[in-house]
Amino acid sequence: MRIAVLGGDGFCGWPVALHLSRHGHDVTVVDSLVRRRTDDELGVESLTPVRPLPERLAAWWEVTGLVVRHVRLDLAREPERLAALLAAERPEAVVHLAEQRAAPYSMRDAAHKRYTVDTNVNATHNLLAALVEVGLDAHVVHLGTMGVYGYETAAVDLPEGYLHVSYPDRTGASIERDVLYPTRPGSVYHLTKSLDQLLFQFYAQNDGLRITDLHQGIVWGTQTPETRLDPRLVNRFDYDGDYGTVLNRFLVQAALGLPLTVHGTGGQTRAFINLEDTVRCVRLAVESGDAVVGGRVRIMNQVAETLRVRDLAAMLHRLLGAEVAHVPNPRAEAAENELEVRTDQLRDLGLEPILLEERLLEESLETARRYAGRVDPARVPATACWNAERRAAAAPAEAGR
Ligand code: USQ
Repeated sequence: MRIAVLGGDGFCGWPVALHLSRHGHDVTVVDSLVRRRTDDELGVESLTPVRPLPERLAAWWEVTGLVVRHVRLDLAREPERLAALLAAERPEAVVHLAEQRAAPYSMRDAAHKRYTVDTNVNATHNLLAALVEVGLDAHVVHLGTMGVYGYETAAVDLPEGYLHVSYPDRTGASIERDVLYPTRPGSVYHLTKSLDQLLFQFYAQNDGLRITDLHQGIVWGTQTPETRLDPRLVNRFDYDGDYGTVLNRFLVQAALGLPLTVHGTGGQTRAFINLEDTVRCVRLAVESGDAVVGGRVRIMNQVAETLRVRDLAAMLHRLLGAEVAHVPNPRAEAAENELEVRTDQLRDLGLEPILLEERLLEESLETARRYAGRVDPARVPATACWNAERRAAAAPAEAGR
């Protein structure tokens, strides 16, 4: 299949591009390389030494004999070039990961909120509008997030995108409908993924676009069988307070002998998935595109298991003797929540997820230890704060400075 991977230089995008290529697909990476510039802005580097994209692609060809092309393009800001590219290449599937993906980064200040909304909403909308303009029936597979559901405890196993509701009409007869599950985003980043859902619903209904939205949990792990083939193919590994996700941050902290920064009580329950399963799920979604029809977006929960943050920390304490520090939570989120998630669709397609207990020490920790010398400890603390109580408490001190 001809596949365009939008955002194919990023943490999930790069291993997705290689995995699809290795499975016989003809892959073009479309990426503005902005993630590398964001590192410069934040004064941080991936824990792993990530090579420039041309070198990565040359190494892929050298090692496998497979060609992956790159088109440098900013989806959110170059809609005409995007439409021209789609018209020329006519991909059969478009994997869309070209969005600003960090919640803390999106909450740093008003400029970062605007940047995240401008980038994410325009990228998605420009893609959908271009597909209609070009008249291209490409299956769109979007990497969304579990965070659109929010983290309120609900006494249900979270359904896959839709809530079945029934309510009485004027005569008292029952109306049955599937509606998008009500969103409750916890950051501007998660808000943009909620807005994406409405864009998808509109274009599926109005223009018959075929769309799969993957509601993915927090990714852990760094490498996949493809990125392990050569050191030049290594994937990025973020540990900083903006882009580092919780378990990868804890692993780096453990490797450096730093205390694990558990936010608040650590009672937050979240959904997790290993990176190897991420790439497999995206391929399963792409390859099952014939089952997706216009009119209704296929939404699948891309999750292996749910775990509580403090249990993750306790596991690392048990296995590695890591010290646990409960720090004031910089985020506005429920201190404790329950979370159970339905994942029937990807399991029916063949997903047999890797669980944390099985694999934790093998790869991620080894990566964290091997590159521990590259860590800048000053970049480990989370600095973006959107917890109203903490901001109010900090305000007098800041004003006095
Ligand atoms: N947390 C800590 N200590 C830390 C970092 C995080 O206790 O040092 C806590 C947070 O307060 C939060 C939980 O761990 O309760 C998860 O935080 P995270 O940074 O690992 O994940 P999140 O901000 O939700 O975002 C990440 C990805 C995002 C993806 C999302 C999936 O950056 O792209 O969409 O995971 S989900 O969380 O399911 O929405």
